[in-house]
Order: sequence, then C-alpha cells, then structure tokens
Amino acid sequence: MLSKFKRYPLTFGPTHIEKLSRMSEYLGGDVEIYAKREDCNSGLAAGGNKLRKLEYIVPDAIESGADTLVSIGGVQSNHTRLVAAVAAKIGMKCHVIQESWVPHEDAVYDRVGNILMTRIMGAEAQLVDEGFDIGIRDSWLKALDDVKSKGGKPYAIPAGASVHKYGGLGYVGFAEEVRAQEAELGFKFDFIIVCTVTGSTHAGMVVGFAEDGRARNVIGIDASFTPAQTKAQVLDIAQKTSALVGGKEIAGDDIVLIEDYAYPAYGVPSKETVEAIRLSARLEAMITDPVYEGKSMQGLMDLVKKGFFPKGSRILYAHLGGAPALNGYSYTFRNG
Ligand code: 5PA
Repeated sequence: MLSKFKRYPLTFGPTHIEKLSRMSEYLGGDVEIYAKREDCNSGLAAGGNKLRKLEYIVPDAIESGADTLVSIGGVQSNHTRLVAAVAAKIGMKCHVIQESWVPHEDAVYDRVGNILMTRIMGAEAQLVDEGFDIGIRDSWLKALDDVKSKGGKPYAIPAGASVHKYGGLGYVGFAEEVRAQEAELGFKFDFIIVCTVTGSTHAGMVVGFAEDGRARNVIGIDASFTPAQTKAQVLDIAQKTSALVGGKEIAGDDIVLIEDYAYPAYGVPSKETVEAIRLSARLEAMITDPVYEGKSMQGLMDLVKKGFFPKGSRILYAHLGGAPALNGYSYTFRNG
C-alpha cells in the first residue's frame, strides 16, 4: 500500500514480536498476549512510534528546502524528542514548543527524560505555559513565524506528527509488517491494542488492518482524556490516509476507542495505571510510562480480566515507547 511513497529509513527494520507468557498466565491463561516492540525500533534517541511516522515525512521536509523542523508537545513529549533526534540525524535545526500539558509534581520534571535528551541533541526547547490540547496551537504557529523572521526556513510537524498529510502512513506500514510476521508465525492476531492521543498511530493501523477486515479489531485505549476530540481526529486521519493510499472506506464505527483508562487527566497516572506499570515490569521486564503505555497496559489487563476478549484470543499489544518520561515521575515510584 505504501510503495509509491518515499521513505527515509530511521528505524532498524521490522520490530520484534515478543510473547508475554508470564503476563498471559498471570491474567488467567485464557488469552495469549504478545507485544510488538515499537519501543525498541531504532538507535535514534531511544526510539518509539514517532520514528515510524517520521520516516514518511522526512523526504518531504528535505525536498521543501527547509532548514528547521518545528513541532510541539508537552514538557515530557516523546514526539518532540524524536523530532529533535531526526533533525540532528539529517542535519537540520530544531525548534520545539513544550507546553504545560501535564499538571506535574516532580521537581525536576522539566529537566530530565525526554526534554533532557531533546536539549542535548541541540534543539531549542521552548517552554510555554498552556494546557493540554491536541489541536493546532498558536504557540506552534508563532514558532514557525519566529524561524522565518530570523531568516530560517521552517518545516511544520504538528503534535504527534498526526494531522500532517503523511502522518498516518507509518502505521499503515505497521499493519503490513504484522501481516508478514503473521505469515511466518502461522497465526493471526485477533486484537491489536494501541494507546491513542493525537491519533495517527491508531488511524494508520485502522487503514492497514482494514485491508483484511480487521479495522475494528484495533482497540484504541484513550490516554488524552479528551476522547471525543481524539476519536474525531482518528477518524479524520484514517479517512484521509485511506484516500491517500487507495485503501478501504473507513466509517465512524471502524474507530474503536475505549475511554475508561485516561483518568484522572492526560499525563497523570491513576493508582491503577501505576499498578499496571509495576506489573508489566515485574512480570515481563517491559517498561511502560505513566502518560501513554501505562494506561494502555492498564486497559489491556483490565479488559482481559473482564473477559472482553473471547477465550483463546491472541492479542498484540503495540508498545509504542515512552519510557524516558518515567524520569519525571520518580517520586511516584520512590518505593518501587
Ligand atoms: C504517544 C504520543 P498518537 O499520538 O499517535 O495517538 O500516539 C499516542 C502515543 N505512546 C502512544 C507513546 C509513547 C507516545 O509518545 N505522544 C505525543 C508526544 O508528544 O509525545 C504525541 C502526543
């Protein structure tokens, strides 16, 4: 589905699929849980889902003649870390807006983890005191103007690379990669679990899995806590991406987004999220974070316990990265 699009390789290649036997057993043994390790997909600044998306955006950035990548996220954004990484790798400058999307408590929240790496890689990380919103932000538009006024040529990458015209392509590729891996494994996954915030990861998967009738088997776990806006954005990206790749028609019902695990706020873990992070670490040494994967892990575990998945189901948990943000939550885990 993607052969006509240019791709700039930023990842190692197909990501590993790992069976989570101890977790499957712990949760009752009625389903088999696997993880596709998008968190280990690259040597660039600890990797993660954004690199799969950026592979299809970088050729356009280079062709545009830009000299500065401009993007946006929260203070502990994984996305801005990876935009900074890509800028370093392709020899561009980088200006990222880091808004106060999370009401944080850790004293060093704006010094460690993602933002620390972003700064080390030479990006200008500009802290802006605005709350969470996945939409187009004035601060980001202003940053684009600032680069221009200083004589630079900016290239605009929206939050999570999501509403970019090519933002959904990377995760169409994920679905194709899973299909190839399934052929080798000799079975198909019944469900795919994905953490959803700005939407293009989920949207790309929906388009990719719609090819073999599995759009609705992609179960999005909302971590935005603004699920109506997130769901509308997933649908919009999925429809546009499908039109772009010549895929199947995507309807509103094809977007499955479970809203129950994002509480109490974006970026703030509930005690159930913290427990899911501990369990994943103690059963499988698989590290998840309090903003994204901890919430989708909590969702996965709760849905298994509730019997949401029929007995015998094979479930693929997409681990999208994000562990560096844990450094901003050290107080929460001070006793393990
Ligand atoms: C992010 C996003 P989408 O934004 O494509 O829905 O992906 C959700 C997601 N897991 C899931 C991890 C580790 C993520 O980093 N992160 C954003 C960021 O600024 O880092 C875009 C919000």
